[in-house]
Amino acid sequence: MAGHFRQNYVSNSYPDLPQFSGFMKPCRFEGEVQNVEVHGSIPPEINGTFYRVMPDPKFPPFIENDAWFNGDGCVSAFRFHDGRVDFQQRFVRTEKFEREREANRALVGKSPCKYRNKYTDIVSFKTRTTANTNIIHFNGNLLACKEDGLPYAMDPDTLETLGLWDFEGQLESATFTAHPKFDPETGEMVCFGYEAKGDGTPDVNYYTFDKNGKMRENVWLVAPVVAMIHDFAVTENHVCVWYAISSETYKSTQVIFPLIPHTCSLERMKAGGEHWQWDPTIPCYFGVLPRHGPKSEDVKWFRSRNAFPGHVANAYETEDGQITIDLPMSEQNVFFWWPDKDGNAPAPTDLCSQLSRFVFDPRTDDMDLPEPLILAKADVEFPRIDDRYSMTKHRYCFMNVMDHNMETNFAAIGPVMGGGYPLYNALGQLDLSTGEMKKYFVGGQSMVQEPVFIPRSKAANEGDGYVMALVNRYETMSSDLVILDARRWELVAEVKLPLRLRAGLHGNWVDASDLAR
Ligand code: V55
Ligand code: FE
Repeated sequence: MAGHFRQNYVSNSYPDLPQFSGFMKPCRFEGEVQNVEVHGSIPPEINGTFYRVMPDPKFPPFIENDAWFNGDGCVSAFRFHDGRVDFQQRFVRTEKFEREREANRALVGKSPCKYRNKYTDIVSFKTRTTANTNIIHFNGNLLACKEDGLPYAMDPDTLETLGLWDFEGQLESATFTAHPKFDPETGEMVCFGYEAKGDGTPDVNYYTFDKNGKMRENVWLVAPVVAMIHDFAVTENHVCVWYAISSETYKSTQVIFPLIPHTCSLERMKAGGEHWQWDPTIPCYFGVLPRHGPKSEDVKWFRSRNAFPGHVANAYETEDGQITIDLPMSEQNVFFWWPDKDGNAPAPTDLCSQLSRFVFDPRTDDMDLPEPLILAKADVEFPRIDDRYSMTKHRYCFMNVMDHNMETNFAAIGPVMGGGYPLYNALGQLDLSTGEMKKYFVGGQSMVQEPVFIPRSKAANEGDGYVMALVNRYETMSSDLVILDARRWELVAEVKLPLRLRAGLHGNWVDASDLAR
């Protein structure tokens, strides 16, 4: 009765906030569009599927000023064959999704509900992950992932959800990163989970699967702080992890009583506080571990100046054993909606992430990393490479660029700032052998999402192929998938969806030969 009574008073509208308005209005759509309209022509060698995932809150959230990326995972597939493309989109059938569908309303959260804090929920879940961050193809399945839980497996052909995936019982960790790495030589998937023994635990689990899904490495580490580890890097011989945001006040480089911070953190969450709090006083740690056969005590926690590390482009080792890692770094807290303990956060318009290169020797006992080299003087994120060069030296990097010299009509795009979602007006191609950045401006009333690179053929040289990215068209409030020839850096085709797709996080190209089971 009470639930029924309350429902009459719950308004079914999204908050009047930038992250739920305009182009960011939740799409809430599932379906198919066969043979999507195309301008230009799709090169026939583009044969396979582009999968991407976006957070799309199926119901209006209870979280006041909810983060833009706290929506239900919704997977889009663009299937290319013979110069044509078919589109399909389905939500991941997470436990949260299914139970909220049943209830016909949001269940995560009561006011004031907090992100990634189960203690502020009105019901209890076995898992509350939204599977909204990345969609990867591994061993015949798609895995829809978010770093706070296990992935959900999906059928690549139908986007049907198969269920929560623990790798056939092999996984010990409570979490799976949204950014596993693939060894292009062996097909091995290199992974980790953090808060791997549950919320607030400093435990990090490093694990790998061979291409047939058999677990190989499986090592437990204890980190010096309990903090967000969103992405990581893998070289031929090493694995590196780093921290974005501290969730904890506990600090120690010698972990003696790891359960203390665990309790501390849970207390803050139980008191209805935030999972994440920016800590401007701690370094940005880079944990480095031998990739093959490590022991727990082999991890080294290198330190860099306090900063916000973004997504890794790639990492590799040079012959003298030095590690190179390329990633965008921001001086300030990119997740400004989770401020420091005093409530301080940067103005979103002041944020700038520059593609940076750390070069260091993993054998040294000096834990202070040298200052990184700035690879491009530009505000960038979502760097990608030709994945065949993952873990080895790469020459090209493709990314999203916000170029304030281009004629973007921000007034038409508004309300732009304050939502925290990615806003980039160009695709960039950086040639690291020359330092030259080529840009493709997506138009004065458009924003572009993360690119993927597609080699022209299996034997093509590095960077010879196509770059594909979704473009948000504000004039039509619809989405186009643009395809550039990477060599000429010119548009070859535009796939014109008859609908709007909200900002997504990550996606991947899967060649038809890899999709065939
Ligand atoms: C990110 C996204 C997440 C998350 C943590 O983009 C970090 C970074 C979509 O979820 O949980
Ligand atoms: Fe990410």
